[in-house]
Amino acid sequence: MTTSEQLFEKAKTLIPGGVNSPVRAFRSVGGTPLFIKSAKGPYLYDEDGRQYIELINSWGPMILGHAFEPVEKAVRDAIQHSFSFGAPTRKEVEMAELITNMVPSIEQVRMVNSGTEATMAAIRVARGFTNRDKLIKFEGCYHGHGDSFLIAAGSGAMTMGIPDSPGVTKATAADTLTAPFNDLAAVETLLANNHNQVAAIILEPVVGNMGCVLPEPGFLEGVRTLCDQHGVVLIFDEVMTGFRLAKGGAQERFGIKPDLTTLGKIIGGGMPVGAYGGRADIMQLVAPAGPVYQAGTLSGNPIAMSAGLAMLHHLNEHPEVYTRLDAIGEKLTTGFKAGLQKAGLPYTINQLGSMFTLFMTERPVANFSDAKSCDVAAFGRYFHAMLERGVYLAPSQFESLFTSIALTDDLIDQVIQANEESLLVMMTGSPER
Ligand code: HOZ
Repeated sequence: MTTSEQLFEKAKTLIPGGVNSPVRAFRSVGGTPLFIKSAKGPYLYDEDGRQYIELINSWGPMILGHAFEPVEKAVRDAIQHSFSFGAPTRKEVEMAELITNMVPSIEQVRMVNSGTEATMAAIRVARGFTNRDKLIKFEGCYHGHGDSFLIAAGSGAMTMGIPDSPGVTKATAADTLTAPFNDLAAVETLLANNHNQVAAIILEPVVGNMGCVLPEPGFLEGVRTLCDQHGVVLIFDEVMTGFRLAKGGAQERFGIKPDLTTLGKIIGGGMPVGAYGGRADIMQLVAPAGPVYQAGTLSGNPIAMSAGLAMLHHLNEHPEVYTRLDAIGEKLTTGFKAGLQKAGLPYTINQLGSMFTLFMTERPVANFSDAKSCDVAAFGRYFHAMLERGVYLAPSQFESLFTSIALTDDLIDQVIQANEESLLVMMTGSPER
């Protein structure tokens, strides 16, 4: 038995499903999750001493690679001054200033502890602002595990086959309306049928949680226009895309200004952080400036702020990071496409910058039902073949992959080679695990 196997056996007796977040359990790909001991640059190391090239990067935040020196140093410096005060700090002001400079649609921002907290608070303030109850979300988009979002949810909920979670009250579910991603006509119909009742439309401008799905030309613009016409607050969930697709996130890349933006793990450089922010007239409703309540002892935690500030300062001062991230994404997916062609597989690859997914389906993937047409058993075989070759992918077909700038051209070539071999193994139908 490997050390990971031993740890997993014990974990299952102590933690539901043996993990603290469902996708990690490897349920949809089979086998035993790897228990990770450490990571540096482009590599992960498991408890059995094996090294893997990283294509998850903590689901996004490790844009600069693991344990990036300036971030590590900032954390080391910060811990000498204690770990939490539950009182305001200079670093929170610096963080707010940096975020509002890098993402111009954010005029005011409130720090929280995770993307889930950020989205929950963002819809509350949107409801407070509009005096309306309903919310439109898109099938397959995932906005954390707040009750309102566990309707047609992506990510782990989609992977586990539970997009509509038990435990969400009928009343909450009734306030959440859903539309297929990229379907503007469906949004228009929902708005017409729920006249003056919709507080907010929330979406991932580039979806990472049903695999990587891109907005079709005109879709984001159309949603923006509909929100303006109907007095609806537009919320971009940039937990995965913020500071990754561009300095100013997907909204900079597509030139669309949302009313509110939610941010997550990336702004903590991997530490547990989230934030929501946007138009000052909306954010001024948040307590104590206004009556919409939201609070937290660990919000703006000094260690998390220090890590996040070090990473965001680096991104702000080094625009070449984004050129490199785009080049890495292009090179990898060009190599993956060549591998598919060689294997005679007409599968689909979606990519934007450093986010991409190889979907095991012949269909173009533009929404939840396209993504669901994937051959998940084939993905499981492919996943394990890649792992055998030292490449660590997201253990689900329905997640985006994320690269870091630590991925050198040599490593990219290794990943491309592993992909080619793994596609062949996948086709033989025998899992290597
Ligand atoms: N739901 C997360 C990605 N979309 C996975 C979180 C984790 O397992 O860490």
